[in-house]
Amino acid sequence: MKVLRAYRKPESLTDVKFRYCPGCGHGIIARLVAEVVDELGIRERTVGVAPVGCAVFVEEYFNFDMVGAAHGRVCPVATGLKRVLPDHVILGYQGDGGLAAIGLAEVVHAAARGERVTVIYVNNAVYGMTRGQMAPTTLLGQRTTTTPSGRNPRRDGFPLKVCELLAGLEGTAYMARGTVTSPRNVRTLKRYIERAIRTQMEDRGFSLVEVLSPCPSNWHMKPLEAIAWVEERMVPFYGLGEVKT
Ligand SMILES: Cc1ncc(C[n+]2csc(CCOP(=O)(O)OP(=O)(O)O)c2C)c(N)n1
Ligand code: SF4
Repeated sequence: MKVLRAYRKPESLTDVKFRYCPGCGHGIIARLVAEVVDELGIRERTVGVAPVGCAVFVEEYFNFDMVGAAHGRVCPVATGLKRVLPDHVILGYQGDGGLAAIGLAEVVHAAARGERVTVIYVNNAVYGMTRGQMAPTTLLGQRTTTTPSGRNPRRDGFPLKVCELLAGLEGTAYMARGTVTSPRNVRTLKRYIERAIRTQMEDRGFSLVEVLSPCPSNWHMKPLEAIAWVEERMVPFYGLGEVKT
């Protein structure tokens, strides 16, 4: 039977079934990364770096070489891999707890050094796997397990816009922010992922794609409500588009 290309599983995904919660953005993002790796024909020379958090599950899903990093340490591991395997494409995959909190110094220095690696950065505004504590990306007023009355800027500070923070560094070559809330946004996000990986292949510098992504379980919402929350709350605050090209 002929299967339409859109419905075929990318070669860069294994047969392991996704274990994300219903409505989680990670599954769409993982599939997009796999499609881009297939389309660029780089599967045999791609190495992924998996973090800690729900983002770690890509370790089982990506059908290319994977290395695990400690929480927040994706960028140093990616740096080491790129330096010993300069002809390979190195793909980091991290959540916002991992990248913007415990791993913030690591990503800033990798970006400042202009490491030729690409990071897919999944911003779901909470620590997902550990049940929804406040992350650096939590919106003002957002209720989490550690901010039950809402994030208060006086006490908890302001959310971090990672793309804008890193875009000011000379070592960064491509920064973009997309989301998974509609077919159109998914197509745009795929373009960003492809451009980020091409940036690395062209040896131009550090590249990162941030994805505003629903976490219905920790937001205590149904999947459609979570998508609406991304559109109504996250997108107006963070903005979508290419931040640096
Ligand atoms: C050094 C260290 N500190 C803390 C933890 C506990 N921990 C596991 S997952 C996680 C949060 C992950 O959140 P995020 O990076 O946003 O990823 P998500 O689960 O949302 O995909 C934390 C704090 C750990 N495993 N290692
Ligand atoms: S807890 Fe959140 S980030 Fe983790 S799988 Fe469930 S919806 Fe996704």
